[in-house]
Amino acid sequence: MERSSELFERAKQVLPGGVNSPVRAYRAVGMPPRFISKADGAYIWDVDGKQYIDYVCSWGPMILGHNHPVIRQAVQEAVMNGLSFGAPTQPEVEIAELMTRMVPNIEMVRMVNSGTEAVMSALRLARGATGREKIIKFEGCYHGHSDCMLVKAGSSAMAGGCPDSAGVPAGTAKDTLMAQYNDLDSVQRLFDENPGQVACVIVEPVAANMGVVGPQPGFLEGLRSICDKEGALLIFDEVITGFRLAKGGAQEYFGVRADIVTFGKIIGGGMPVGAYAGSRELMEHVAPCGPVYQAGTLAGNPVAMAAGLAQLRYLDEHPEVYTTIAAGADKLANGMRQAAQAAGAGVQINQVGSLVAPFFTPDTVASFAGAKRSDLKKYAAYFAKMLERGIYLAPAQFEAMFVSFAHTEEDLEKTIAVVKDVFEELSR
Ligand code: KE4
Repeated sequence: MERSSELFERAKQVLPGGVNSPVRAYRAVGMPPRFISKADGAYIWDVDGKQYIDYVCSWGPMILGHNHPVIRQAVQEAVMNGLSFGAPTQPEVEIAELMTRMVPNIEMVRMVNSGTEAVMSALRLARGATGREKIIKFEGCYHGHSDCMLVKAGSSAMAGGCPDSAGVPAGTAKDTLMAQYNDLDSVQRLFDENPGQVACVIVEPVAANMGVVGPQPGFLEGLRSICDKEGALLIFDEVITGFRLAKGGAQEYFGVRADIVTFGKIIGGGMPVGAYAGSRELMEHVAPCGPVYQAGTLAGNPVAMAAGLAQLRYLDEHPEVYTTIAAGADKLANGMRQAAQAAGAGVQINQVGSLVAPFFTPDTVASFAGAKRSDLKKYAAYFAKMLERGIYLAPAQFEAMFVSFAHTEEDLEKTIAVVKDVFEELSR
């Protein structure tokens, strides 16, 4: 038996489903997961020694590729001074200063340990600052696993068929209102039905947890004007798009300003980090300045800050990263489209910046309803064939492919060639 399979059998005895995060169990693709032993650049290796070109990139953090020397060195130096103090440190100040300089429209940042915690805290801030209790999210968007966000969530919640998690009290879920991504009328209707009660609208500026679905022209601008009119706050959940679409994330890329921005993934450089940020006036509602409480033992952990700071400094000093990863994704997406056409495969390839996602449907995918029309069995077959041929993709349809600064032209060309073979096989 392969070592992955052996490890999976052991893992299932002591970890629910054998994993620490559901999507990793490969249930949406109906096969046992590969256990990964190491990663470097654009590549990962499983415990059986097989090498893959990696398009999961740890679900987004590894924008520079794995094991980047600058980040590795920063972490190695930081650990020599100790792992955690539970006290203020200089790196926390430096990363917050850098973030407020790189990202428009934010004056203050609070560090936490995950994107989930960032969103949970941002929602509490919005409710605390407005005195209102209801929140609007979009069906199929995923914002981590805090109770009020596990209502018609995307990502592996949806792939696993449980977008409304057990254990979320009805009293909590009732305050989470559901709109449709790219449908401004569905948002305005909720405000009309709940006058003066909506604290905020939270949106993934690019929906990257239903596959990849970009905002239609005017959608984000429309959310901004509805929130202004209704006295609600607009939260951009940039856990994926932050520091990926541009230095300034989606606010810069689309030219739309949010009131609160949440971050994760890239700002940790591969270590556990999340953050939420906004104007000084808003952020000073947060304890110890104001009445909105939030705390955390390892928030701003010096080793995690060292990794995040090294990655953000590199991005700040090398703007060519953004043009390179976007061009790489252009090449990949166009190559996949040509392969689909040549095979008559009826596959849509969506792309925004360095985010790419195939949908196994002949119809354009510009909404959650469109994403749900994708043939999940076809995706599972595609995944297995790609994995067999050394291409490591998200083991679920409702995720994204991430192109990193480490993916070479050769890697992309090899990937396109494999996609061509696989699409032809699937079309037979
Ligand atoms: P974390 O708690 O996983 O750090 O962040 C939650 C989160 C919040 N907001 C957005 C837009 C996100 O995409 C995420 C987490 N993304 C998933 C991948 N779709 C993480 C992978 C997983 O759940 O294992």
